[in-house]
Amino acid sequence: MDYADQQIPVFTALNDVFGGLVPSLANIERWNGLAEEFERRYGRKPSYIARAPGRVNLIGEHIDYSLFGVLPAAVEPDILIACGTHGEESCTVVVDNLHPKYDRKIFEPATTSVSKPTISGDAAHTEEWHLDINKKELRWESYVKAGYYGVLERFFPAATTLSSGANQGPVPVDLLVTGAVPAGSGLSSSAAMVVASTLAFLAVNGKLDPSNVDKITKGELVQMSMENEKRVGVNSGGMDQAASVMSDPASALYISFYPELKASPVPLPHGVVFVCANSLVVSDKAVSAKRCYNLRVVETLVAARVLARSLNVPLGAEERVTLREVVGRSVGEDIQGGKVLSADALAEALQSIAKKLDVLRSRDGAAVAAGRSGVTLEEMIEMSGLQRDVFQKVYLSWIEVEATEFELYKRTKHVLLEALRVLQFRQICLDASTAADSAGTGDMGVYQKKLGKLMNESQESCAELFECSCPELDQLTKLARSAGAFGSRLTGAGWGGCTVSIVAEDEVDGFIAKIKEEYPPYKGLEDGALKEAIFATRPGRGACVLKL
Ligand code: A2G
Repeated sequence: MDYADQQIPVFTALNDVFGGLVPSLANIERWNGLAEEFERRYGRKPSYIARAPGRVNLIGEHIDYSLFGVLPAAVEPDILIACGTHGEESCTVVVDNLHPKYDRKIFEPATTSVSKPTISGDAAHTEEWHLDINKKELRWESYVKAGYYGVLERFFPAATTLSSGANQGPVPVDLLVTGAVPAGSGLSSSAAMVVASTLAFLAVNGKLDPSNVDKITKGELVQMSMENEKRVGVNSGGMDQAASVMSDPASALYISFYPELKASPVPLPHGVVFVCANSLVVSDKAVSAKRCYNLRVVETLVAARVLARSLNVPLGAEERVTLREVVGRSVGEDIQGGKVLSADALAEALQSIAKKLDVLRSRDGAAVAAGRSGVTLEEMIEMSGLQRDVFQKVYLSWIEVEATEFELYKRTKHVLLEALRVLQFRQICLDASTAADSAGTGDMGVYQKKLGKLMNESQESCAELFECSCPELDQLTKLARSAGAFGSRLTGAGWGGCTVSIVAEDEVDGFIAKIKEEYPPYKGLEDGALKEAIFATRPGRGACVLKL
């Protein structure tokens, strides 16, 4: 069974949460302490604690929204949310945070009347939930609201809920949050918050009970969390939510999104560990989404259309096709007919199409010759072959972007070759595992070096072609290589946040000590802060719920 089809684990004993491993005392205290603090603040014990971990992406950056596979793993730092229902009639939510920086918020979903056009041309009026999420500035409770939205829409459609009376509606909820994934670190604290919040609202509304016939699977939770995260203003792919929900201890995950969401374990070679190091540059999502992340989403989508036209791949007039779909169709992939490309065939197609980017390259080149960094909006519309209003509707109406120049060639080259690197990385891990099974783990060096090389190439591509690195990430990855890492790259969205380096297991302490000495922002850090900033990580387990 694929991970996507599995049920979300609901445990009744804390030990089971740790999957048979002996949890550290600090971790047990963290869970118990959260439950006690919930009782102290709300006057009653919580009914559940929802947990969702952050993730580190080993390779495959900014390709999930083009629907190419990625290779992340869950990390140990996570978000915990204790929850319970309170006695009031209304469906008020009270949310508190153990961190004193985040103050208590109280909100209640309202309904609003929305009119939608019908086929007959008349407008149909329907009721929808409204939770007032501020997209202009990032507020911590927005992630909690985003999680709630999905649960309301899926299980309590406003129109039906209102007409069927209060008993059928969502219950009032108290929540207490504690987070160990540093915000803005590139380890996906936002997805962990959204997943944990979605899980908490599901649990407290009885939607994860064994008796509930409409229980959702891990795959559905990922889809819900992706939709939920978009409500905060970032049109992300599904990597972070999938890694947070579906990870398995001891292996990384190969997550593919096309033709459907699937995840399978990838064994990591013996003798190496992955070290996360925070550049301590915080990328402000509220600011960067429109000019960075969302802009890349639009650039890669428009590039897919332009590439399809140049390769004579037929497209529907208003179809918003992704690069993955264009690559498939260009070599005769037929999803409806059940003909899906194998990993080898996909790798071959990627290699060949990466050499056929002339149209994109010449337009970017002309823009550079004219003193600009990329094509203008007008040029992009013309390249797409669409009327302005159709272009606007298909590519701009649903996403907030601020830009005057667009670099389609560089982005496309990155996406295609990064997708290829993911397939190669996965194959090397599988080969290393087969070799270890038959000949022992004595000589893993060749595999470790190959993985490191791919990670270095990925960093170079992120910096030069996708332009999602920053001087500090460039510096930190360079330092990591000279401190002995086989390879090092940024992880996550970039523009700040963490790097991930592949390091020989027995050299980790020396490696960390060297980085501490050489990376200026680490100089003043004392022990606790340093351990939070740079740490070796092993793949951890995915999201779950503890029923108390
Ligand atoms: O950047 C972020 O982490 C995205 N997630 C993720 O989907 C992926 O695109 C990554 C770059 O590879 C969110 O924005 C939640």
